[in-house]
Amino acid sequence: MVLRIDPDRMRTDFEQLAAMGGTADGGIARTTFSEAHFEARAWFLERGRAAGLETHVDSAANHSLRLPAGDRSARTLLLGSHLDSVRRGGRYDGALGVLCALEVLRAVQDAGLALPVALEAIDFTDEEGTLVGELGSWALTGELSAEILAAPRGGRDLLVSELARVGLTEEGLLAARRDPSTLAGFLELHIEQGPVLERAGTDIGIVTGIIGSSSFQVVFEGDARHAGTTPMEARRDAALGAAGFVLGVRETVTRDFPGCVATVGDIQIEPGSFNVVPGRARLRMECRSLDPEELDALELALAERARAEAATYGLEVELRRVGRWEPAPTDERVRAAIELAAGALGLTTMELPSGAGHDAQALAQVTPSGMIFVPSAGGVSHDPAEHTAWEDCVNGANVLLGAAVDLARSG
Ligand code: HGY
Ligand code: MN
Ligand code: MN
Repeated sequence: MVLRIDPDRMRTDFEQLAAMGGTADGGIARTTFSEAHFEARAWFLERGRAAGLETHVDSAANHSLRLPAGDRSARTLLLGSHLDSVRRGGRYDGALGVLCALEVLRAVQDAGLALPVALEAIDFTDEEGTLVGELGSWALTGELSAEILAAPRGGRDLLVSELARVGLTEEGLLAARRDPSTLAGFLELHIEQGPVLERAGTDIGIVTGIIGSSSFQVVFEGDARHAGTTPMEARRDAALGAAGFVLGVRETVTRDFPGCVATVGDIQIEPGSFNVVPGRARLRMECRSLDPEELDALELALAERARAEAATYGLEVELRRVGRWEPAPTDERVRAAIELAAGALGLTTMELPSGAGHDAQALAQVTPSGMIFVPSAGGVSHDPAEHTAWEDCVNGANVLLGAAVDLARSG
């Protein structure tokens, strides 16, 4: 008999969770340590307690529910994702994975299964990078360092003030490391956030590897001057360097790094007036590759392009890397468990890489890890229009359940 989750119970929880930080356009605004984020995390612990599960919050504010094994010294199989969202996100990114993990623990408990490992549903802190990016999973795996905290993607000042505001410390973040020998593995269910599964008409994605990415702050420096009295040929206009770089990023990647992606997601022009030639342009750029050496080469090529654009317009330019998330292959045994679980449910599967970053790429550095994808309607994500059919959500949860029990039993 194939074990299954309780879809109605999970649906009730899904709708309740989607109301926390829910926006009028059906999206989610639940950035790290926002009021809605705290509300959602407290709700998660309360749902666990209501199910008789143990709760735990570590010194990186990772929130966990635990179903212990008979042997208290048994290793732990981690299941989970993240409850934080991007500024204008969707209802499924991260949240579905945390909910399905909770539902798996409840289904195993309801079935009275005695497993040789503990199961832990975990909500990692700051996956989306309001402050750092994969902060909680990096902390748990020990990949977080003082160097990363010194120049985080969200800015050093914001990190310091937010940690103080919520009662966390850098020491605590660095002390949240868990001994990998206590872990039996990690499984993350997540929406694909791209169009591949939907286009293929496939139920379940078995993730082969998770893309690596690097984030940069890029600052072009020119001269702020009167926009009326400064001749065009006498200008050091920082906005021109920025504009050239945005187009140069696209040209460099499409011409020289097919299969990679790069994005300039934000440009701040200073002083930002009609009648002043821009003296400074601050850009936030990220680039991604499935291969670490290719990511190195991509970083260098884009830095070179920034310097070329600066030279063209007589500007200075500074690039500062504020984050690097290493590409990570998933574990073969975990992929096999996902395949087996999906097959037992009569679901179709395909292997694919993840173009999005995930906590699983941090966990993969220290313990056998894998990811289960479910289709995203139209491939849309990081937007209120993000949607996954409920049937696909239930399929994903049942595959997570089957794979988790298989991995738990096989030790
Ligand atoms: O940026 C990403 O790929 C992920 O959604 N944090
Ligand atoms: Mn995301
Ligand atoms: Mn996510």
